[in-house]
Amino acid sequence: MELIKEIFNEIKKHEKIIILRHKLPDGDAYGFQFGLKRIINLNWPDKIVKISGLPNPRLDYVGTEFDEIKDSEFAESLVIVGDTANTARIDDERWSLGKKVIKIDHHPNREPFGDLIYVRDDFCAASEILADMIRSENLKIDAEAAKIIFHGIVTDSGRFLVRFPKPRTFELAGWLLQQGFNLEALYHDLYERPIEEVRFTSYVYDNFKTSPNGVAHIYLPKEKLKEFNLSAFRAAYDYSTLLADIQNVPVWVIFAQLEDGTIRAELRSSGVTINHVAEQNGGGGHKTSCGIQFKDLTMMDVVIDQLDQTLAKEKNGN
Ligand SMILES: [Mn+2]
Repeated sequence: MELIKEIFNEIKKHEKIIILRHKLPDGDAYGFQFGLKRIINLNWPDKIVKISGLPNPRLDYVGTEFDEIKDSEFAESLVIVGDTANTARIDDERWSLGKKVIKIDHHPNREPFGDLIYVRDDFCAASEILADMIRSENLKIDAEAAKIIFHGIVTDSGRFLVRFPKPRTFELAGWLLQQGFNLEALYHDLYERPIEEVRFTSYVYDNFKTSPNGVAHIYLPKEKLKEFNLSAFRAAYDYSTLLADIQNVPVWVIFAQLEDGTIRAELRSSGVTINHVAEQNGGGGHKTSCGIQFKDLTMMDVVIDQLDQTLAKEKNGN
């Protein structure tokens, strides 16, 4: 595809490249950032590739080394932003200082930014887009790069369960696996969890509530999260699947309170479109998987109510 060639041409043309991704990085953000860095290093070893953003210690097994980047370096660099739908979420506000900026993403392209934009919302993960780009251009890849990118796909697709993986997704995953990384070891890193988190699971199951039309929801204040030694982000985001697959509960939300009192809401559905509720309240995301952040506790009822109304309309066939 032309656009893919154009992106790699830009990479070839630039001596310095900076790779960025969204705040509060997940497996996919890491997969894109560390994966692309390694691929560029393998294929064009004389290029200087840097990555920045706040680390997520939970993902230390994927990569730990981030670079200190001076402001002046941006002006000389090609900046590639992956897995990030809008500029406010980019985890380095200096992105716009880049000599040239490329956006590569799989979220709906609500806020197009950059000089080159490659958005494919039919892909499960930005890491899947990356795998496809590498394979279609026949680039060099090794087991470590394959592992990092595979991890991005497997986490963002909820272990190939959500966001509708395509035959292509499995093909790419198979191709990555062929590169020879140890899948068993990777899954061990991915699945092993502290005992507090097992207790947390039990707490969520015991305490969630449901609205009349089937919105499951739970609020986790910061004191509660401390008991389980969990960050708000991890509780709301990584554990969003806890309330999935409940009969007659097509929509679910986890509200988790950050240290500063802000509430992080992660909204999920098994099919009904819900991202309008996130957008109406200052958030955003995918049709069936989106998030909001707000300070006002009463907003929780507003969000639950709007989601409940969405389900009511759905039932009445509107
Ligand atoms: Mn993603």
